Amino acid sequence: MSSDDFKQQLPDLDPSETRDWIESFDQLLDQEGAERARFVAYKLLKRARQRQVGLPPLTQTRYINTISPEQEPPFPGNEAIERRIRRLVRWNAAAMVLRANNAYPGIGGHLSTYASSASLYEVGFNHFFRGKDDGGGDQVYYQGHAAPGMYARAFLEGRLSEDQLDHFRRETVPGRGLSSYPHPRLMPDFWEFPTVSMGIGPISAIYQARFNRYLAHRGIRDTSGSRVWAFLGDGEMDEPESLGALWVAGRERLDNLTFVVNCNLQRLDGPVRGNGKIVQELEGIFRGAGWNVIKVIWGREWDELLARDIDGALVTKMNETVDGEFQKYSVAGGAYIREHFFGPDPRLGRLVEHLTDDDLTRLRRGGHDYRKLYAAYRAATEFRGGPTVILAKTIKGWTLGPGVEGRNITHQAKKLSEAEMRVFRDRLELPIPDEKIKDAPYFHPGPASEEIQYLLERRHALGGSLPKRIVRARPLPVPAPEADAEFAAGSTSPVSTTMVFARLLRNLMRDPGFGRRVVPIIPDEARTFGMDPLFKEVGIYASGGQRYEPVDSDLVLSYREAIDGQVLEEGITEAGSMASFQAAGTSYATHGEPMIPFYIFYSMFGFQRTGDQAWAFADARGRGFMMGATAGRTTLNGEGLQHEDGHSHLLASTVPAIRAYDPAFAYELATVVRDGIERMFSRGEDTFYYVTLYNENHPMPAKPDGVDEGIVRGLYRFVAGPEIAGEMRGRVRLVASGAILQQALAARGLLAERFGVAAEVYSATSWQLLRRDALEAERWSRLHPAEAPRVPYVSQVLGAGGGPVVLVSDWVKALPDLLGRWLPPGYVSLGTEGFGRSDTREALRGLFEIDAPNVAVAALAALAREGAIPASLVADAIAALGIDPDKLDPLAL
Ligand SMILES: Cc1ncc(C[n+]2csc(CCOP(=O)(O)OP(=O)(O)O)c2C)c(N)n1
Ligand SMILES: [Mg+2]
Repeated sequence: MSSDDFKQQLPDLDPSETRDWIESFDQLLDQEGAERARFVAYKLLKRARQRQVGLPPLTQTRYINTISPEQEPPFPGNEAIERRIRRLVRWNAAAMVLRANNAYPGIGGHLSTYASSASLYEVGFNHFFRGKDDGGGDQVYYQGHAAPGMYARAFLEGRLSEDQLDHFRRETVPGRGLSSYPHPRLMPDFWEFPTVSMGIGPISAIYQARFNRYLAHRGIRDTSGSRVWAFLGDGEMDEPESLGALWVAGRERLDNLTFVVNCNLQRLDGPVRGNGKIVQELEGIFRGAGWNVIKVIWGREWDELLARDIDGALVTKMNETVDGEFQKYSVAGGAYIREHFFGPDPRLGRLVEHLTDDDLTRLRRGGHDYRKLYAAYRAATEFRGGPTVILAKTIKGWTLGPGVEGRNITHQAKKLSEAEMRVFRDRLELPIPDEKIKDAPYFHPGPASEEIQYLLERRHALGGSLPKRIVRARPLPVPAPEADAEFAAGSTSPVSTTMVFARLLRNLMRDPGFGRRVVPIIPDEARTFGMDPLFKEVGIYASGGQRYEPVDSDLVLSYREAIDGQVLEEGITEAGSMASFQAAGTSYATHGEPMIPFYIFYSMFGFQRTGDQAWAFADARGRGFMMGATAGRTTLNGEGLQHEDGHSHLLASTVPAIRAYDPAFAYELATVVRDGIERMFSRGEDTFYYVTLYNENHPMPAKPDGVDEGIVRGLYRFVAGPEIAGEMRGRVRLVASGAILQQALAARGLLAERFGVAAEVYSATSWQLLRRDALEAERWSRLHPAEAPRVPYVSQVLGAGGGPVVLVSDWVKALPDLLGRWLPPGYVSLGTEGFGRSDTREALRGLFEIDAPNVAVAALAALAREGAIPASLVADAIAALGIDPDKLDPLAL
């Protein structure tokens, strides 16, 4: 409740005035009936809302336009020309899909999404969306399936050629094809934000708008000239990500954000809410989350009918008709509409007596009425104090003809018959001759035509063409050596890589060069990771500052919120954090301001929970660091099955843009982070990092000489085999990563002291990069058979000779197995397949067979298989080390 709401509870200052109002209302009700009383009450409430009196909103209003005709501003453009432009875009968008499917049946594409939303986009392009030619500009999230419309417009602008349109969905030749949907990875000069995985667009847009504010509040960039627009499907609103962050926009009062939901009442299979009303449902949800809601339901043809609806019968019918029925009206024809919509109530019948059946089919929906849309967009951009959603009712497949329009099959329609094409052409009034129709030719009126001149002039006035992605290179200086020099020295006192990271991050944030560009993103786990000192030092971002005295204000490290706070403390939302990560990680392009996000989270809740957003981040060419803390199936021990992560590295390895590291020591971590900063922010590579952090304390060794390259490439020898006192029985190589490297080191000791085996220990900082390198080498060699084959890095380091190889980590065996075919035969991998569970680290490592005794036994077994030692020695070792050979297999449930 706001303070305004409380005021209503105050004593009445003028009871007689209040009584007057109530008596007038009673009179109205008694004399003119409930219908009229309701009408006036609604009008008053609406007025109060418009005047921003601060009444709590009705969650749902009547099923009519929010903006009444008398409130509509005059339309500033040339309506006739803009109509012709819309027709040109519509035609070419359809032609592109039709031609693609004629030439390559099954290549796919969508006709009906854009057909229903053409006006929604065109009013934006001609009057609202600000381009980025002078920097800044708006951020527009286009609905993925409407992409053909954006290409068609770019074609009219002369930005895309016919040849490019003819390569819609033919992308194997770089630079030639057009992506199916918005994919900046594939069209880096065109698309900015991936949207087609439904739900990711809306949540990204919300956090984008918030991040724009963050940049401004922190004095990094004035973003007041940028508005975020998100074009969404009504079916898409079912995704939890679509609705789950609405409250963020409401709470943060993001009046730099506009959602436009294309309510064509249909999704892929059929109606979105056949038995209900999606517009009404969404209105309630958005209003409840603090949004300004503008419904654009009816086109101007209804204004006159509504004006004559003095007894409210029409509005009642509108309120009561379910979406399934409205869909039926969109295909059934005028007679049906007259009988079923206007027919049952004679008052309604009389209302449309003067209209023919054809007229009834031409009663447009609001989302196809340009003037209504203009009024809504204008109101949205002028509204202050909160985000706005425009709920625009449309018909799916509009103008594509009776076979497609409003039908349940419409989403997947990719073809039109010649006859349907002719009808479509006639409806768009385009001068395309009959004999050419079957080829679905593109139609361009020529650059000098009035339409193209107008369109270009409008875009010029608004700051340049869109969609467009611009990267203005701005390399950052690398961090000063002081930021991470201390980690090369090592430490004898036991610390964890998480603690090291917390310190490294603080050092980086203090770096004068780019410290202010670091964006720590934390979903409510800063204390777990030892990062709470940041709260006091750099503050938590809070757009309204801190309006209370924190409970711990007497402590040195208190909870400090500030309008220029640097930490994005997201609360418990990994999806929201990923959306922030994307906004920050693409800021170098979106705003020409490189920002360095470090998103620190429970590693189990990263790729597993929000993997699709990681994929979108990669698509968006995001740059930054995902820090998977509390990593390792056994290193995070007490939390059990749903917390203990032994597989995120495997999931991360599937994202092509990621460089995934599992460092064991402070100096490795520092080297990886420095390499990442250089690679992404100095050299401008569109890659990002996944780095896992552990919470097990152990001494950190000093950095040996000459290991940088190995750390970055993914493997180096950490320590040579020891001298063996007494009989030397063999040599092995132990390869380990992360916290489990400690177990490999302990196994090295066991093997030397008790079994006469000399073990070298290697640190595998990146299993994933070793595989990538090996794949590249293998592929090159396959395609260049006459030349000397390239030897993968992993095979160079772990070549033949030197003894069997045992690989071990806190991750599933599948991870080191990624390297299998480039390793010496007989290698053994140990890992953590199976469900985690709660116990001590020692017990868990015994269970998963990755502790020092199990590593030692694996090494001995490998030697025995090579015939270097007798099998009986292995059996003796198993007994001597207390391993039960018939123990539970953690993979067995
Ligand atoms: C996460 C996700 N699930 C499923 C799909 C497949 N899909 C593509 S479009 C579509 C229906 C879209 O309906 P709506 O959001 O109403 O958009 P419209 O085309 O009607 O404007 C579906 C299910 C997807 N793209 N993303
Ligand atoms: Mg829809």
